[in-house]
Amino acid sequence: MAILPILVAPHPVLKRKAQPVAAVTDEERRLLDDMLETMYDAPGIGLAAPQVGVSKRMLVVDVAREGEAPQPMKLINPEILETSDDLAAYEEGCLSFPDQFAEVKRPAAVRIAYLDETGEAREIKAEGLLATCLQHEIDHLDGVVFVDHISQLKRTMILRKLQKLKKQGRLQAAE
Ligand code: GNR
Ligand code: NI
Repeated sequence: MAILPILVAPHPVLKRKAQPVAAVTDEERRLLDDMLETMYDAPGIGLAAPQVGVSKRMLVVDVAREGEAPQPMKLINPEILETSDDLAAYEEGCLSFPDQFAEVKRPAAVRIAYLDETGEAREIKAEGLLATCLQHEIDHLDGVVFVDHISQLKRTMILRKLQKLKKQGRLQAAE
């Protein structure tokens, strides 16, 4: 297993639509394990493959609280089948936008189809933080980041702060 460098915005791979996984092989399983290790190390509650520079439709999440048993999830080629009409607001952060946070409203509940690490088709229903996190990760697979959901003013402020941090060399992530 390995801890991978996490890309910090702005980065072209974070804006790209990721490619579907054609076959789930040991290579995909190894990447998912490395992504989980990278996510726990960060620490974060989710990570999408484009954030580690791999433009493939794969993500990991674990929204278990500290002290609870870990609940690692690995999703390949996830698709949102259904969203609730009611929305939920969460203060979101992103490992590709270190130390930046903003409130985002998204559907409160989702139903998602995906392949598990053995290539088997599965479905999950999620609500609460898990629903928000899964939508945040699936956005990454489409080149969409959380600041794309907030006002232009707030987005500009966050991007400026990141540029400043990068210039000062205060970001330990890749590039
Ligand atoms: O660690 C993360 N926390 C988080 C908090 C609220 C909503 C979404 C997230 S995902 C984020 C990790 C990340 O950047 N995933 O892409
Ligand atoms: Ni993110």
